[in-house]
Amino acid sequence: MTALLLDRRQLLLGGAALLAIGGPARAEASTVRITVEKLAFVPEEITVRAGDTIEWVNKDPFAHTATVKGGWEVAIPPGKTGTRVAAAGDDIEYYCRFHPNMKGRIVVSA
Ligand SMILES: [Cu+2]
Repeated sequence: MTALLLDRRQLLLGGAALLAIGGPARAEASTVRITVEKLAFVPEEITVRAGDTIEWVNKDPFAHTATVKGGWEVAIPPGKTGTRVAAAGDDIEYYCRFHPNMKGRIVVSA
């Protein structure tokens, strides 16, 4: 009888742990991917959380950058990727240094 009670308790605890993993609170940072193709950032706007990795995948045969005026810059070589870990202050617009018409926006959600 005592053993049965213990088993039930363990089941409940196990269920709570599963809920914690699948629940709305995200335990791990994720990677948000932007395709850079035909002189455009796709999608143009992304939403991330601080700590997420932003990854630009360059499918063009020439170099691009993700550049913030007066701020940071990520090089995105042809056929390669550039990454940045999103910071709380990254709620911002960026452009490409070589093709200033290329624009993107990062929204940082709480
Ligand atoms: Cu460019």
